[in-house]
Amino acid sequence: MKITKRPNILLTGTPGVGKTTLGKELAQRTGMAYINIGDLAQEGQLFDGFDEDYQCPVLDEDRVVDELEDKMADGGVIVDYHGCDFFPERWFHIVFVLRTDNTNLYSRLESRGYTGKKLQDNVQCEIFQTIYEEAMEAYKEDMVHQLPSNQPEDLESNMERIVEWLHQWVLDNN
Ligand code: DAT
Repeated sequence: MKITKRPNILLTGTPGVGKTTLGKELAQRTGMAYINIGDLAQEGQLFDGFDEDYQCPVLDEDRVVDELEDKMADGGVIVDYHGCDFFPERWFHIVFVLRTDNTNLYSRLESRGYTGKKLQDNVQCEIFQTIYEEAMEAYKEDMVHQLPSNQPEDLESNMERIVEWLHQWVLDNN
C-alpha cells in the first residue's frame, strides 16, 4: 500500500488572531490532524514553573517537542501555538502567521476575559508584529506567510488558499 506523504503546517500569531478557528476548520476539511499546543500541554502537564506576571504556567518546550516528535515525522499535522521559535525548523513545510487589526483584536481578547496588563501586552505583541518577526527568524523567509484574519470572509479565503497549497504540495511530493 502506498502511503500519501502530507506536509506539516504551523499556524501561529498573537493570542486571539484566529488560529484555533482556522486550524480546526482546516483539519475538518482536509482530514489532517490538529494539535493545539496549549491543550496538549494542559493534558500532559507539560509545564515548567509558573509565570507570576501573567498568572499562568510556563510551557516546558523540550517536553512538548519530545512529545510530538514521532507524530510530526509522520506528517499531516496542523500545529497551533502563539510562539514558534522552539519547534525544530525541519518539522514544518509552511508557516502561517495570522494577523488581526488592533481594535478588532482588542475586543476579541476583552470578550475572552483578558484585562489590564495581559490585554495590553497581547495587543502590543500584535502591533509590534512580534510573532511575525519571530517566525521570520526561526524559519526560512519564503516559508513564512502572513494571513489577514479580521472577518469571516478572511477565514474562508485563508482556508481556500491553504487547501490549494496543500493539494499542490501533495502532487509535488508523492
Ligand atoms: P486563537 O486560537 O488565535 O487564540 P481563536 O481561533 O480562538 O484565536 O479566535 C479568537 C476569536 O476570534 C474567536 O471568538 C473567534 C474569532 N475569530 C477567529 N477568526 C475570525 C475571523 N476570520 N473573523 C472574525 N472573527 C474571528
